[in-house]
Amino acid sequence: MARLHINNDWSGQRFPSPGRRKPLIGDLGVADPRHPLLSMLTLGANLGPIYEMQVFRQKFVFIASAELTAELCDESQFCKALPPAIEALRDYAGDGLFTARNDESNWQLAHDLLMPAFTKSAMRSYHPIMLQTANELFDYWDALPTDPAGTTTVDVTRDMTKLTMETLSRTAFSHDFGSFTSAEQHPFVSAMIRALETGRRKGALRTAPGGRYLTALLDRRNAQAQNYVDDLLDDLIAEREHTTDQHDLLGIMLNVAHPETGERLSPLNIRHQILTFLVAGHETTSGALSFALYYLSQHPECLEQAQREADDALGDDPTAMPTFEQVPRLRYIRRALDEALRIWPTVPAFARSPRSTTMLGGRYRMAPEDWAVIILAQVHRDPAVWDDPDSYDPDRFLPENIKKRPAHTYKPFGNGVRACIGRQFALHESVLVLASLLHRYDVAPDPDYELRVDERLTMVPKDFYVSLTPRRVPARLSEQPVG
Ligand code: MNH
Repeated sequence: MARLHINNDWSGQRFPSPGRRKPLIGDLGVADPRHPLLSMLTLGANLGPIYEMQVFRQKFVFIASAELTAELCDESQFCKALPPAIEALRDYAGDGLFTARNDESNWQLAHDLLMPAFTKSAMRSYHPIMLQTANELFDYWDALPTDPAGTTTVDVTRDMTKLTMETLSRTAFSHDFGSFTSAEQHPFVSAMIRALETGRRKGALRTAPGGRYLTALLDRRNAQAQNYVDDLLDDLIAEREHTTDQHDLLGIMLNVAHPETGERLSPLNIRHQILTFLVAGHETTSGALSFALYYLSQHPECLEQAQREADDALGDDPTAMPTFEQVPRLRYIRRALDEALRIWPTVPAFARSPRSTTMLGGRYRMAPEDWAVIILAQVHRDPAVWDDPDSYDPDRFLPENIKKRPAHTYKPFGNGVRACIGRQFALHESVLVLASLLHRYDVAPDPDYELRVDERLTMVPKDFYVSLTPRRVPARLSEQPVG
């Protein structure tokens, strides 16, 4: 009898797997389907550097060690892979940058056209928009009710998501979502999360018995959210139909031809890219900011050092904001952010395949159709590389300490040509926002809060609040005689 066909079979090799495997449904009962990647952190905890799970006819292979990750990040031998959850997103994001296959021509075209908009120097034009948007967030906070001491409590993840959503839409599409005029999240955010979660579930169901019926059911339930997202994308493009003078991302996509080939992006591909940027560009950064603020609020000595750095750079006026040139000099704040992304990489995983059949780790036969999912939170806590890996210590990212670690052991932005195009954007925005925030407010944690992590499209802290107290202009400044 022919062996049942298994997707991602790895030549029939078996790796350790959590729990006892049941016939037919495989390991489905083991992982929490609403938190597939978070559950890997507990399920995969003692399974070694490589482990597997099987759900129906789909096998997933996971990587937990820094050593195997470093090997998979060798671009000459390995490349990005699209596991089912990412493949399913292609229903929405098609051949947009994130979900494109390596050999799809629109990937190279969009990459070449858009790269110039993501260089370090390109950040100069986004800087004032980032400042303006952060200021609107601060104004929104300042207008909230306070206790007699002037302290107010804010929902960090919700408000950081508003901020990053607004920054992204203003810089990329010159579109204002009005995020700070309502307490609620913009309906686009929930519609989009809903549409994309449907995609993820569909990905998991495709190999199930009756899978086609189940995915059609999910599509029907999701139709309203999907239509809403589609209409919004149409509006974004329609707003711009007759303008050629705006040089944001959308302007480049609508008006610029490839310098060598003269090719342009198609209208459908532009829709895919807009959705891609809206999704990839905001929750990821919002989570990074929220985790950084969480760890700073829990580590008074780190918070003090970060605040001192902001004060030294920005001076006596608590409402002062950093200049473009100051942002990369805020080294401690950057380290605080890097360390938060180590413990909680907000994009929790990425997948790799070999370019030709090879022996991974010298031991595991891996063919081009096989792929492995790198579980970043496990890799970033591999005790072979990180001392006391669960503790928060920004100084791990001092240059001399980075030099001591092997290459490719810290990968929050992915790897190689398919690494994050928005890395500079995310880092510039995050450092700028953290510095301005810490300069403007004293931050106090809720002493009873224990970190809970929500797995949405990305990882974010759940129900995380801090208390903010506006800092005053120091007396010596306000008492200075004028003139
Ligand atoms: Mn981003 C790819 C993490 C911010 C746009 N991003 C990736 C990958 C990771 C990642 C990891 C690689 C995934 C893979 O190999 O399958 N991104 C992040 C993190 C942050 C982030 C942790 C914030 C912190 N990303 C941003 C921002 C933007 C953006 C901001 C846009 C403004 N990211 C992308 C795009 C890709 C990507 C586009 C796909 C790039 C490509 O394949 O060409």
